Amino acid sequence: MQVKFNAIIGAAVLLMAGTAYAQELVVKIGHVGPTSGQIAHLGKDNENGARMAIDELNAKGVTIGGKKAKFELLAEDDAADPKQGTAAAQKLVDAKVNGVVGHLNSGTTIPASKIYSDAGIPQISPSATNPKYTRQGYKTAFRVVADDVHLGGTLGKYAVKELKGKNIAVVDDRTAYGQGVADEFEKGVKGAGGKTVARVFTNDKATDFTAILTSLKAKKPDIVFFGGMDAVAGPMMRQMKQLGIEAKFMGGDGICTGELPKLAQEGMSDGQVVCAEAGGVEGAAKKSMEDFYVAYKKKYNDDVKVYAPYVYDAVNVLVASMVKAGSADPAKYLPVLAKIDYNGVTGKIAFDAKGDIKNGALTLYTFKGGKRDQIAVVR
Ligand code: ABU
Repeated sequence: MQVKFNAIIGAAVLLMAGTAYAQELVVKIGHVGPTSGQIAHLGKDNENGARMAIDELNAKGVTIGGKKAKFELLAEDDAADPKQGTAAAQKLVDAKVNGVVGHLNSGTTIPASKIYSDAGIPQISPSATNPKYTRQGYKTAFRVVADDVHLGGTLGKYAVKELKGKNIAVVDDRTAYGQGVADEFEKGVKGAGGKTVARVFTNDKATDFTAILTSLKAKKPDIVFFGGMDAVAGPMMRQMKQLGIEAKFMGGDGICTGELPKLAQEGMSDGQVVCAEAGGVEGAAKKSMEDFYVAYKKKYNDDVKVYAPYVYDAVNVLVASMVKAGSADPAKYLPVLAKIDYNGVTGKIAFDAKGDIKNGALTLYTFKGGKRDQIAVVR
């Protein structure tokens, strides 16, 4: 009798375990950024933001359509290279990810977006700011930061109206981001009644700027704007100092990172740099961003470089859309994502018809004592 009872209990336990297993839903979130190469520090920062969101969601327990979700992060390195970017995107599509956060660079995000669009997989870039990304007509492309029209244009106006720049020189790294943001900066300068005295370029792997800086020195620039990333901006600032070019140094979000002072070393003086992060919070909303910075430091024993909170929010926005849709099927939750209204650590996230964040903010910064020092949040 006891044997029969034990068998019945055993069968019931097995049945319950089987039911629980059947009720679990594995949700794969892809992330792509350059975790190797010149800006690996920024790629790792982004990936850390994604991992933090995934770990918290799994610890909290999330139910999607009545099933307990288990989130998996599929993290890929594209080395900031367009070809590696499309290869990484295809790998994620083949792995049947439910959604993607990335890529970090405009030059990789834009070509990859066609692959995700063809596969019907929602993609949110947390940091690619070239306007083209969301202007290709892809329903799957979203961005949680302001674009370079806003970023470059605001900085151009600031250079003329606030910094009173008279001889403004422009350098870019010929990437989709660097060239694009420099073009928008120039438009902003001209729109504000200012003038640029030079436009020269380098590339995103350059380390020696002697030739272009020597040509710029002859124009006596009072402001040098650089369209590119911190890894190039830092050495460029050091060489400006060596050549005796005493100019303000401006740039977009690519240089507006916590790493820039370490890269520029003695080439940076307090207040010399003016740059902008393509997002930001003000007033009561600041606390959530500050709390994120503290939690990030505790988890990784490192400081946020710039984009990690936006990646964290982008993962959570994908998941909030799945929960609301009751499905992790891209076709089912994509329409919900397009209409989402989400309060994240980076502020309110809702998308316009193109997939761009509505009413995106910019935060202007300078650097003092080797730390970013906020000037203002503007919209
Ligand atoms: N937005 C700055 C860095 C990423 C990019 O757009 O290429």
